Amino acid sequence: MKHTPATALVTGFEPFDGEPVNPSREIARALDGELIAGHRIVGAVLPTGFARALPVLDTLIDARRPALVLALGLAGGRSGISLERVAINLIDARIADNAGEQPVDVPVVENAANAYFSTLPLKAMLARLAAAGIPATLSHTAGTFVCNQVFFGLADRIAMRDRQLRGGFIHVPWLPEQAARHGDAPGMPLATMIDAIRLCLETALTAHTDLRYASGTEH
Ligand code: PCA
Repeated sequence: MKHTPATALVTGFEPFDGEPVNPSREIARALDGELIAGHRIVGAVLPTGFARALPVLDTLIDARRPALVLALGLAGGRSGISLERVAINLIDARIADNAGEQPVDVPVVENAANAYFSTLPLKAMLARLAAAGIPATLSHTAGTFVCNQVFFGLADRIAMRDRQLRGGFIHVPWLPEQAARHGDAPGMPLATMIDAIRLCLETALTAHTDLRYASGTEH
């Protein structure tokens, strides 16, 4: 029988909020088909909409049976790569999604936990990014929009019915041209973001226990 490599799923999001581009989508597209740490990468794009994002993700996981899911999204205004530690069971949309929906103060999953932690070795990933000189931090909020919804839905699936799956979420900053348009911090070139996510995948696919060192914040 022909051996097929294990799979890792990397998702990005469609552009939203009037932006012409979403770097998370470009990263997922760029990594699609690569072989990283013995895993074939499947890159896919999720709709930036509360009604469709999680069903699309679930269908992808059911079809491809990945060992690991790394979901990516854009967090405009942040200065580096944000390794998200916490998903919360709350949607509070400040802006409308791409379908015009703007739910406020509703849970992602009824009668589920209030929050989950990422099951990826975030501190090992952070150390790898630091060693490569790529600006990155641990983040303790993925917001209350579609990215947090997808992160929470993924974490709930892992906790409730897919325990051998590992998964987490990373926010990436503006591209340089987006940052310039918003009069914001410098942004990050796409090539750097792709390198960063490749390093994170390599680390997550090889390290099953995390490092232990302080990276919290006081506020
Ligand atoms: N960022 C948004 C949704 C899609 C994306 O790329 C968020 O942070 O929720």
